[in-house]
Amino acid sequence: MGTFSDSSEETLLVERLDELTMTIEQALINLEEPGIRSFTRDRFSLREYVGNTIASLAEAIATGQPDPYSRQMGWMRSYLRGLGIQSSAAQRVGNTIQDTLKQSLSPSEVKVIQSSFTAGTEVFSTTHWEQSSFLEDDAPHVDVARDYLAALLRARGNEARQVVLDAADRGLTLPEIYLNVLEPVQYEIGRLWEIGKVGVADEHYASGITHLVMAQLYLRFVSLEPKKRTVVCAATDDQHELGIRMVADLFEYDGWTAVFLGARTPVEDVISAVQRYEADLLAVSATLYTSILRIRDMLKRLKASEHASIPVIAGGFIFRQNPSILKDLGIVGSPRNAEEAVKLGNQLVKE
Ligand code: B12
Repeated sequence: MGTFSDSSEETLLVERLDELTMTIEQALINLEEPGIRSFTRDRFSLREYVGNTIASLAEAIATGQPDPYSRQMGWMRSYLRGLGIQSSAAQRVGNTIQDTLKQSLSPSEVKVIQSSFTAGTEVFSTTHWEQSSFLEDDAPHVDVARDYLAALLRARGNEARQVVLDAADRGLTLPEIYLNVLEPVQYEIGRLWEIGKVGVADEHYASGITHLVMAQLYLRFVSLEPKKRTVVCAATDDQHELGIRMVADLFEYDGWTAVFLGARTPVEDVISAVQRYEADLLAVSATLYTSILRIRDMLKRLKASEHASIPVIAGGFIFRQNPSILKDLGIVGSPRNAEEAVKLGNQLVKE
């Protein structure tokens, strides 16, 4: 991937990309492709989609890897397919975005993002790849997970809660329930949404019940004599909270105090929470590629504060997809799941 010798040039390019958002939107609306009208006529979604695509390019520039952009293209291909839009039409959407940018940027700017474009185009030439189910036959406690999912998809919240509470009565531990039941079911719902098999309402309903189940389990399992402290939060503007909530709960299950700030906490407030709650560790979650720049900014400001020495761990869906995405940023580690997060926390902070 091409890079700039000067970071102000990088900032300028990212600003230029932002300015081009409306031009791209218009180019997509003008596309003479009846197949994609279901996508372009919903202006709010189109704006969000173009914004996310531009953000993914900015992430690619910041990290020096084409991966954020090519994954965004892969996601788009799969999402459009869920709307009944063929891959060839989806490819035209991708090409239109790239052509519009090429026409509007200078050759040296295009050079920096060319490898992202190449990787993004390759997504369309591979035979269709679809994420397989997260509830494979050999997954631990898959029967419980399947029963839970089935009840959620029938909007039987009480039944779903009972499935999990019965499993707890049979001796499943909190980490087992979180990592083998709730996490894969949430992923599966995301997969079904991406391929158009369930709608946003199904996802919102399921996530609401999962929150409730977690709160019920928390009261049952969590220890009351905490010793070490961690502040946990999602990257600002990343609204995915369930994963970091699991991280918080499993820290508490292990005897820590976890100060859960959730999503949308401004960076300055995260830093002052670290001070106010005398945290020994900061754990940050990121689900979307657009969160990488936010975490980068948070770490920069943290390093410039009086809490520069606090260890920071990061995790979440994007790190599972690409563990190398945040290298060189001063993060001590990005464990794969909430249980591993606690293990690393215990190695980093001794009593
Ligand atoms: C529920 C959900 C939402 C809910 C979140 C509600 C809530 N209160 O949390 C809402 C509706 C807000 C939402 C919105 C969006 N979502 Co969403 N969402 C999901 C879904 C279905 C489940 C997320 C979840 O609960 N996962 C379960 C938890 C337990 O898993 P986890 O977060 O990975 O956490 C585990 C580990 O990663 C780790 N971990 C997590 N944090 C940390 C931190 C540390 C320090 C460590 C060490 C470890 C760690 O521990 C956890 C337990 O092991 C996912 C599907 C998926 N694959 O995740 C899509 C998904 C993440 N969403 C997606 C999208 C596209 C969006 C939207 C852009 C959609 C839109 N157009 O509006 C918006 C973005 C809004 C925003 N600005 O954040 C895509 C992302 C694609 C991508 N890679 O970019 C996904 C993957 C769906 C899909 N398959 O397409 N979403």
